[in-house]
Amino acid sequence: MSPSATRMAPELFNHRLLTSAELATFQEQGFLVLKSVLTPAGIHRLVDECMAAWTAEKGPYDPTASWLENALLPNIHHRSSAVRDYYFEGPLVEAASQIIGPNLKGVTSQLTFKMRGNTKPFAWHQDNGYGELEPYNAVTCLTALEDNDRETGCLWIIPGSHKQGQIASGLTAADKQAHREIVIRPDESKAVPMPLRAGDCLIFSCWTLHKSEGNFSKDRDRRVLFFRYADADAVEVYNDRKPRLGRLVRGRSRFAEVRAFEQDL
Ligand SMILES: O=C(O)CCC(=O)C(=O)O
Repeated sequence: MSPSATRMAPELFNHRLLTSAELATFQEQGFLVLKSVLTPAGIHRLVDECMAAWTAEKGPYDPTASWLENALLPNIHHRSSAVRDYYFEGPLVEAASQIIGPNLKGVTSQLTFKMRGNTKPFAWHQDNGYGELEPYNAVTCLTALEDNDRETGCLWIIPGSHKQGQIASGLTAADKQAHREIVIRPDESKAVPMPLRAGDCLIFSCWTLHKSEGNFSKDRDRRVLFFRYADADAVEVYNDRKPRLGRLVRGRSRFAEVRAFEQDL
């Protein structure tokens, strides 16, 4: 065997448990920033694999296209082994389990990009506004694939806003079908920007109000990997309370569909 064949593959992720102080902050503020969840090698692999998937289907910002067309590539774990490992076995699984509990499923993986030229804001909302899951302890995890900041359209958060609970979206089923935006007007004076370094992850509650401004940079994109984790028995309130399908990453589910879904991927 050649020496290079025995060389260990570089670690992609930095595994660690959330401290009790971090868990208390999450409960109080509704969000946490985890630094360097990805290693430099992890950033490199994820960017390479995500961009291969992105460029196969999408390109630079197109002002004539919809938000969905410009910003979103769903089920990215189907197209990248590094994303799959990160989503199902990476440090965010443990963090989400510490917040949600021992029975956990991954319910969304997607690229959420705001490329240079995309100066459209994304208005204040709760992630449970667009896709209401119950129980109300689902978390969103946004991992930065490159440094982002106010100029490139980083997220903004209202600390403590999760304590308001579920806010009625005011959208009908037809509005949702047409991807109409939720309109919420919180006290903007409490909003804080959440710039991230490449490899950092912002975790927040399904009730935390967040938004983003446009990307006004001439030469930088804002590329983010979006995961959502939920209790293994979480149901879709907007869909006759059917169980949300998603791979079990911890523990068990009472729903046969969820247990079967595990074998699907
Ligand atoms: O892409 C953005 O800037 C905002 C995305 C977001 O908040 C969401 O998908 O829930």
